Amino acid sequence: MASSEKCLGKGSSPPGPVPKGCVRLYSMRFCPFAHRTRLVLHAKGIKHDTININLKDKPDWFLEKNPFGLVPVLETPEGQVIYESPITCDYLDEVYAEKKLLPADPFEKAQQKILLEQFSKVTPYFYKIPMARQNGEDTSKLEEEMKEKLKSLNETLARKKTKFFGGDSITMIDYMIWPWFERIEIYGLEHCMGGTAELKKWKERMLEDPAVKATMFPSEVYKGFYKTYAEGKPDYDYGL
Ligand code: GSH
Repeated sequence: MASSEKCLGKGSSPPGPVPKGCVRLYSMRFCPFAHRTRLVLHAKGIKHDTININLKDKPDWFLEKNPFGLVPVLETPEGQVIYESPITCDYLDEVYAEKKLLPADPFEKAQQKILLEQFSKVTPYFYKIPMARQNGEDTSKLEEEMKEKLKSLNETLARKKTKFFGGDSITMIDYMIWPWFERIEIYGLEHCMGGTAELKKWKERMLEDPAVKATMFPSEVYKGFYKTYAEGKPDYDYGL
């Protein structure tokens, strides 16, 4: 088995071929983008192995697979390589027909893509605010902006009157946005969810999902990792 919990860095031997009947995920344990792919792999029960990458000291063989140098990356037994988190998730949903996560209806599918675009305007705040805080800067304007964006996401959900963003059961869009909500307390940004009652209820429902439960880390582990990250020396193996 090629799975590596401990991350592989420069100078490590390239992993062997992906076993038949399996797909491989190149990941970093705490990466929210790779978390999207991990959620989809678990939700759909896809047999996979995982290779974690040292993102501060990437192996050359990893850069050959994804010239962007980013995780997540998927690899098939045929050596096909797929990267960029939403693309990896759509690929898995298309190839593995069991428990479809994207709606078949083109309009509904388009709605999910639009929501993902809306959410992609929120993710930068998860990095900008903690960084500005660390630099001793005033973050009140950034926090106000983030609150407005989360309120607008809350209104979208309220208008839908459904339990999740794609209906009354979890679909792809919920998994696409979940990883940042799982980390919101760790980033010290929970107060930015003030006035978002529907979003808070959604978060509680998400916490009951088996794929969410299977892929999350205890908060002490997140805290420990982000401390090393903030110090500029991320310990990707933290807690192992
Ligand atoms: N647009 C990419 C996606 O959606 O997959 C973003 C992925 C990403 O930023 N991953 C981070 C990474 O690989 C880890 S959370 N960083 C390595 C680097 O920036 O060199």
